[in-house]
Amino acid sequence: MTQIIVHGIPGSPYVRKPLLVCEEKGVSYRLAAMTFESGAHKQPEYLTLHPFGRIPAIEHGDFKLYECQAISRYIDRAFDGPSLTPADPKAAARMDQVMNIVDWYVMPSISSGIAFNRVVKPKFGMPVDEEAVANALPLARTCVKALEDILGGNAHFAGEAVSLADLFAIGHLDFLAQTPEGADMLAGSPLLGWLERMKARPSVQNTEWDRLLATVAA
Ligand SMILES: N[C@@H](CCC(=O)N[C@@H](CS)C(=O)NCC(=O)O)C(=O)O
Repeated sequence: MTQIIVHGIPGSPYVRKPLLVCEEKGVSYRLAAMTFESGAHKQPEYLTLHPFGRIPAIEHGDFKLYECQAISRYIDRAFDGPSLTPADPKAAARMDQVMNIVDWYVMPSISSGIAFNRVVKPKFGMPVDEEAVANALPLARTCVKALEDILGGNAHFAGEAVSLADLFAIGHLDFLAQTPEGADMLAGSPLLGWLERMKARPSVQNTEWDRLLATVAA
């Protein structure tokens, strides 16, 4: 099986998505790691893989692809292993809805506003932008409520089985739970049970930031 090469920076919740999908499908992959400090994802060589200078981008043989929704669906469709898309059209629509909520609302509030300032910046000795954190709170609260409503009494967002929706959300909500604002927002939330279930999965454990850094350094 041709290995999938994932270009990205360890710690990014977006880079984590294709890694999680490969882990769940049992697909062989390698993280071609860049560092945040190097700015390599804005350099001409990387821009041939991703003209917008975002991470991740993947290579599968001579097939190159960027954008996590496209990448995740490609890996799910192209390989054997458990399907990460529900067969039922309504459940599949729920999965798609969560993936879009993550891209459009979770990323700018929970990730860029709260987690980037509270979790990522301190690791790099960068100053925290308290105003950005405060400004992100209303949309972040709406995200938490919307995801709670979609989860309902199910084990996962698109029903009982794990789907791409859960793999899209975990990196972002994992970070949120590590922040004081997130602990407050998630107190008593059914999302905590979902987080616990997700964090028990080998795919989630194998793609934790520290684990990826250790793997890349080895
Ligand atoms: N729509 C893109 C978003 C990817 C994205 O925003 N990645 C962030 C990392 S979490 C990034 O590249 N940040 C670096 C930058 O914006 O310069 C996707 O789904 O792949």
